[in-house]
Amino acid sequence: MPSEETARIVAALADRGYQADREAVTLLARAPDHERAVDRAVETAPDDALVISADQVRETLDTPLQASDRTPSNPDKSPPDRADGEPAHDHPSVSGGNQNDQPQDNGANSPVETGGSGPARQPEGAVTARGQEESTTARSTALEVSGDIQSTGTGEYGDFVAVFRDRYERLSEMLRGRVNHRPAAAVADLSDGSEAAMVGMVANRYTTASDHLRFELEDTSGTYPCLVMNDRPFADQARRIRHDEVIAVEGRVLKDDGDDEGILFVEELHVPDVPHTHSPSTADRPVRAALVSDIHVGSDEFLPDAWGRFANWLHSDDAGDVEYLLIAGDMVEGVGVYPDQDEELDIIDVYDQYERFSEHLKDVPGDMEIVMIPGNHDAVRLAEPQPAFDDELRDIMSAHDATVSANPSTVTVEGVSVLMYHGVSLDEIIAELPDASYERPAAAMTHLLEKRHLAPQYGGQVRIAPEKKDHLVIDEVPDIFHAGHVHKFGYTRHRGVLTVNSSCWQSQTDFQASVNLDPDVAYAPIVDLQTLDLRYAQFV
Ligand code: D5M
Ligand code: FE
Ligand code: ZN
Repeated sequence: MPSEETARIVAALADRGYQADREAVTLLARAPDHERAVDRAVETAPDDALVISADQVRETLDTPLQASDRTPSNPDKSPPDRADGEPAHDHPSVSGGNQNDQPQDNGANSPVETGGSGPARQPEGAVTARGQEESTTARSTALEVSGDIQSTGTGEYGDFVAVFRDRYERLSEMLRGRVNHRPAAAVADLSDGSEAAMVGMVANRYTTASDHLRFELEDTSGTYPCLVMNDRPFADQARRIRHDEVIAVEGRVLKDDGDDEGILFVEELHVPDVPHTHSPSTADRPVRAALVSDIHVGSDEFLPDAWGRFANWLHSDDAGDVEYLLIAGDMVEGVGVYPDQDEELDIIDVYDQYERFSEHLKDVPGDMEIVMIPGNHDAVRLAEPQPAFDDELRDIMSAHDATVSANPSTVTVEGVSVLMYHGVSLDEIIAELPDASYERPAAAMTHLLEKRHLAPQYGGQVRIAPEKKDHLVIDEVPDIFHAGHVHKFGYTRHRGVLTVNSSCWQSQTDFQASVNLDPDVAYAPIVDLQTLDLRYAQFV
């Protein structure tokens, strides 16, 4: 089936306000007179239907129209497998396991071809979305979301204290078993030359004139100064440590005279990081997930054609096992996000932007499970954690019955846990850490895993909401870490965690041009949940 046909059918249905599942589109495409078949499907759709189902199309095709249909469908027969001569993946791809953070094949810019003429595969077994509200449909639970927040913060100083205390407690818990630590106050009482270990939060960090790193470690008993000499094997790692991180150190106390508080010369450094023993979980059936972000509908630079090609590919046989679509924030361009942003708006009302976004969501097969979290352009409070879209926005986007959740959230898809975070802190990581750059966005993400915190530094660009709990601590090591925001495509593996930054669907803005940020556009990274291999295609 040529891809334009699928596209025309999807567009025709969307024009009339309907989505269709993949099999329905395939059936319509095989009808001799598509237009008529679409008309009939729409005419006979129940009034409250949002999605045209394959069964319903079959019903309309079972009427006299089907007499001339050369390839009548048979609902009782399972659709043929892919092994019908079609290349399984004819789109440009790279396999996973590669440590290189960069797209491997820069020629990978041709759109994925739509598959052959066989019917699109039906999803194997039903899936359900379980967000903060229980789904009302009785489907199985292949998708679970956790991390959605009910804001408890009052915005008062006490809540900032609470969020920091919680951060300290949870991160120090990860480190306590690794060193034989003492409280800061007890270290201060040790004599010159004593060995000591501590767990604490970094404060007053600076680089000395001779390029050594000096900081204080704070715990509940007090603070104690530490020094990492620049010739230490872990000096590079030490340079990546910033204020408010929780680390553990081991070393020797140096005191010039007995009254002096002294300083700890660090001989070993421990950051929370992902344990070496981490072994990611995988799905027990062949099923894939597409990871995207930063769609920016409403911007002059939004790329509707690229999105259309991607959605069209999702309808093809090739994408029959791509059952999940995860969107990591910036659905729309928003209004008033950055100075002068209004000069580049195509749609000036943010609700109209969500209406249009919702139309583009309808291009996606109706039988895919979608999970969306907000980003800094979305109409949700900016301070992180950002709560899920409110009821008004959900209503606008209800056509696709997507699961909406907070930024950040952990989504478990077919047993594979995916930490979804929009990624605003990446700007800061890239600006501050010597070895981080926009060219290697996934490597920048691994620094967040190392620190086990999504916005390690307080008081920077990321606004952190005062809450009773620190929702930005990476408590559980995910199997996949998915972010966006920096509009760059890259992926890597950090101690078994597949780390993906998913580019964007917006071409370069004036601001980005002014700072030479050259976005990677319209990449769709596709993860095989059974193997955690990653393939991608670019839909420009
Ligand atoms: O931001 C996309 C990327 O571009 C992200 O790295 C921030 C940067 N960006 C874009 N516009 C601005 C302005 N006006 N100031 C500072 N940084 C900017 P996104 O927020 O997803 O559009
Ligand atoms: Fe963005
Ligand atoms: Zn963003």
